[in-house]
Amino acid sequence: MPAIEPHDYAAHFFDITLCFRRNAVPRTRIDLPYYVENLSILDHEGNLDQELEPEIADDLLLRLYRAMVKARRFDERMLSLQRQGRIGTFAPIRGQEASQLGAIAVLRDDDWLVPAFREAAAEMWRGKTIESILLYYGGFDEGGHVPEGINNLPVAVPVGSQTLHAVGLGMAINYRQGDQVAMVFFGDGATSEGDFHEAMNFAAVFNTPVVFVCQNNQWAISIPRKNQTRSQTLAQKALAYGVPGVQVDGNDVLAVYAAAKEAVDRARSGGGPTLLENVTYRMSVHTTADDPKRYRKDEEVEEWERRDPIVRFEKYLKDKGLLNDEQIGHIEEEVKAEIQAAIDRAELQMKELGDPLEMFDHMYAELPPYLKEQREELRQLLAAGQEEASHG
Ligand SMILES: Cc1ncc(C[n+]2csc(CCOP(=O)(O)OP(=O)(O)O)c2C)c(N)n1
Ligand SMILES: [Mg+2]
Repeated sequence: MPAIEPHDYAAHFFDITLCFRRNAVPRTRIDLPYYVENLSILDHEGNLDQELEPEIADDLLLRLYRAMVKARRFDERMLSLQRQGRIGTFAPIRGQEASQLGAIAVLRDDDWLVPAFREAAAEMWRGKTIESILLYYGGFDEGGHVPEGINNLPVAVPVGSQTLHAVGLGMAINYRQGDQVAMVFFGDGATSEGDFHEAMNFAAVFNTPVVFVCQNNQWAISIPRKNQTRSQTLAQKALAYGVPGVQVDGNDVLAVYAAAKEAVDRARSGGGPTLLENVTYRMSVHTTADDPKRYRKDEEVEEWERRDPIVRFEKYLKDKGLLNDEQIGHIEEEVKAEIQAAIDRAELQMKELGDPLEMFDHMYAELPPYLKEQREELRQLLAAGQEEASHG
């Protein structure tokens, strides 16, 4: 073997390294057989794609319509009650009625609803009363109570945390060899939380019967969807976990129902989790403590108002001969009366309930000194107020 001149060393070793890398660490492509489906059945004006029309019984279609109208009117009343100081902060549903109700309507009563904080429409569908929602937003513990026999988890405010709770429920269902499904709701913002990714991974690895419903309403308070992620869709995040991901027109109640039905059926028959991305829009404020005019344009809101889920569904039902203007008027009257009666009952309860001092009772076994002081200060203030009131 000829001697290597010192000045050739570098070239020689470079050749060997390249050779080694070419053979032992090839640069090949792993083709992933993945894609994200996008589903819409009613177009923006409410015209139907007949081939895709799901089979939904007429009475369920009308129940869905009524629930969407009730959610809309309830929302409007909640905003005005908050502005009058009769309840505290509230997170409106407006625009997301189809996204919530189309999905939840697929569940059986013994399945589980795991809400975030904007799912009052889904909660009402599942038996939560309007009074208890009013109590919750009025600041009364009693409103957070889920009645025995109703499989709803309470409202979850820490963004994304509830996705893990749903997977826990799914694991428990598997452990008990049940056939229920847990459906969890969360927003576009929640997909940036670690909790969401841990939940997706666990859900897949343990093959849990969980349907993840991401309501992509385009905003996480003032953060727009485009600043939330560089991903083209939110549905595709499922693919990394080996889970099907479907993007759905979230303002089309038929599409949401059809996609949720497929996901729930798969979960119930042992096929594991699914991620649905319901593309929708938060037409109202983030909460009653927010002013969206500071970060988004009216034109954007107007554009989405033209895709109003209730208007589109109404057209479909009229075209189908299931609904006319007279019936709509009747439903509006009924819903208004139902909401008013619930407000009256809740406000009566609020007067009877809730010694404000109770808020100090549930946090600690032994109150720390600074809270004892605050409790005493509040007690004196309340006593002085009562004294004043009794003297007219
Ligand atoms: C862990 C956590 N971080 C921050 C907040 C404050 N916060 C409340 S709602 C919200 C935005 C949530 O956006 P998204 O998930 O899209 O749900 P949306 O409100 O649009 O329904 C934030 C940041 C919180 N509640 N929890
Ligand atoms: Mg959002």
